[in-house]
Amino acid sequence: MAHVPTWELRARFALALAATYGREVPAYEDLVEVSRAVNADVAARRGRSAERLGSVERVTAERHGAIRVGSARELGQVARVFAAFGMHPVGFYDLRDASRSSVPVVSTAFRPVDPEELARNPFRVFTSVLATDDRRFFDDPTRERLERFLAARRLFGDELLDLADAAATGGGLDEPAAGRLLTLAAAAFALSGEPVDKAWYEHLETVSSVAADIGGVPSTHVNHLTPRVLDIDDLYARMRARGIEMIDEIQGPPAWEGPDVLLRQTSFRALAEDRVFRLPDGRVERATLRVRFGEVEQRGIALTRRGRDLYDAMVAEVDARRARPGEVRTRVEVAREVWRENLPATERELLAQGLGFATWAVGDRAAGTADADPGTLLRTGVLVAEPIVYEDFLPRSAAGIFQSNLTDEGTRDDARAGAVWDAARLSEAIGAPVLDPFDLYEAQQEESLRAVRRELGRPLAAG
Ligand code: OOG
Ligand code: NI
Repeated sequence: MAHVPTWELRARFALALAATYGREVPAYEDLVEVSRAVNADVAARRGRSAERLGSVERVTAERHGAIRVGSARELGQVARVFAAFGMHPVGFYDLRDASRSSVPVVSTAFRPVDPEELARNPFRVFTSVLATDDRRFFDDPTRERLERFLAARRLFGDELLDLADAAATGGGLDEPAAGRLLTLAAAAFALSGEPVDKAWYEHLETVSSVAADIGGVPSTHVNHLTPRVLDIDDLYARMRARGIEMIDEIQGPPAWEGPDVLLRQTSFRALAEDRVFRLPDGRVERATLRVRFGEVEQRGIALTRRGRDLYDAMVAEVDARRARPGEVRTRVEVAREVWRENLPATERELLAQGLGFATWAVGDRAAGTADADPGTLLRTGVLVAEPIVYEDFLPRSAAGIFQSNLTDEGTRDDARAGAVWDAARLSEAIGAPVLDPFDLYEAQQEESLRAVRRELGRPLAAG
């Protein structure tokens, strides 16, 4: 019997979700088509340099999904499903405070962590859980009813969870069990046709449409599936030219002539979808909901802790400049100015200054003395460095993506005490540690530097 290894299960899982989601949200297929065209054009225009942050094949096949669950129990179960596909929780994102409006969730991303696994298939899923215990959003009666509702539903059946555990333990699964796992896993994230309790849904909507989307319906579903492009500005323009209404701007770093860092994302509102509602008198009616959307992203270089501190300071500086009286420029225009003033204009300088992560190798030994720190050796050409692509998310962009797609602001009472959620509490709910993305990039970089030291036969000076 054919054994299907973890990476292949993951690749097939991504395809199965795309097939389901594409049937449900036809605009997704348009987005994928435009993304492919953009990537092919960039590859033709820029050749090998287009592949600096991933091969065109990887980038064109690359997707991230987003799902939302209601409780620690559901999060623990979905983590077992993702573990079957070699996807582990990385990063803690608190979107409650990153948003002005009511987004009562905390999140992590399930993704491969090994560079080799990422190269084979980097599928990742941004996963949010509702903070039902946060009194700024939920009063006691709502919280009690919400928790009862969530405790009574079952998102993932025993057969799925057992197969998932077997796949995680066995590093894959034999056919036909592998096929069965994929069918059940994709079905668990399909939109359900089961009627939605209208009064309950609408009550939750007064708190937050995100809360209604999670706790007002009997199952979970893929909220969006995001392709990766090599030129998001081009993608944005082409989608607009097709008459698709995009959100006002591209989130994250601005377009500029220097190196791309971290993550740029943009989205469009999906069309209203038909759903079935049950009314208080028991009758059933059809109505529409707009909760899902299309999103696209461009990935840049992973920043070191120091690089990230600089990034956060630049973002704060953009806010400060925009708050000045008489300032009329857009966020992106101001950001470009701040980027030019603060960020090295070349990839090599970004890496040499230790702001971005890279894998290092020996370049031209004769190019200079070998007695220096890696940054100096990179500048002289003794060492070369390949940037490491950012595999994670940005809380502010994520909050912006949530917000730009809300039907209304919802309500929150900041006078009440919020609930404490952190990576440790999320790890406990998941039953596995939420990994720190910086540690993962650093381990990869360190391994390459160890090899460089071995090859040069001596330690490198401190950077
Ligand atoms: C997740 C929103 C965040 C991203 O790419 O930052 C996100 C959601 O809407 O459930 O997907
Ligand atoms: Ni997303």
